[in-house]
Amino acid sequence: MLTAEEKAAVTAFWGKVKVDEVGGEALGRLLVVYPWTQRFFESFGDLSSADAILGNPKVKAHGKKVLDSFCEGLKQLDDLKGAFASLSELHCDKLHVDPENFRLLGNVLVVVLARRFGSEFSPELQASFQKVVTGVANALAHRYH
Ligand code: HEG
Repeated sequence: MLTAEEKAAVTAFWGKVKVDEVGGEALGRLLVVYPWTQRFFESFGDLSSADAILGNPKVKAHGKKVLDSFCEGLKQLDDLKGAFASLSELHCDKLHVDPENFRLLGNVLVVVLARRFGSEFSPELQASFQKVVTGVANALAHRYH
């Protein structure tokens, strides 16, 4: 899927990413931009405005959890299906999350990285990173097929 150079570039770049902040921002933006995704997080409290969502501690904490798990996947780029097998089961069988949402979150993550890193997030890096988020989304969707 990714060449050795692409893997090296993604891994080096990922070392600079503040996982705690980026996870919360990505999940928060997902909930703002695609409001139907809020239905999975009704227990999280105040989701009444963009400010409320981005400032919601439960959104931040869950975003961090999601991105930590995404990080684990980066260590297993050659076996994303294996890495996300049990999470695919959880999201499909228990949480009933429509797998399209995994793609949306991946794309929102790319937007967040582009904003934070500006020109450092080069077109080549974006291309490599897009392969990763697509791979993770496909791995999470695997159980649905
Ligand atoms: Mg999911 C729980 C990872 C996208 C909705 N998600 C979790 C958990 C992890 C995770 C690690 C905790 C599992 C556990 O408690 O054992 N999620 C994860 C990844 C991605 C993703 C890696 C995509 C990159 N999740 C995702 C999306 C939605 C969603 C797009 C819905 C729009 N996740 C969801 C819900 C829970 C989890 C509703 C349970 C939350 C809770 O009540 O604690």
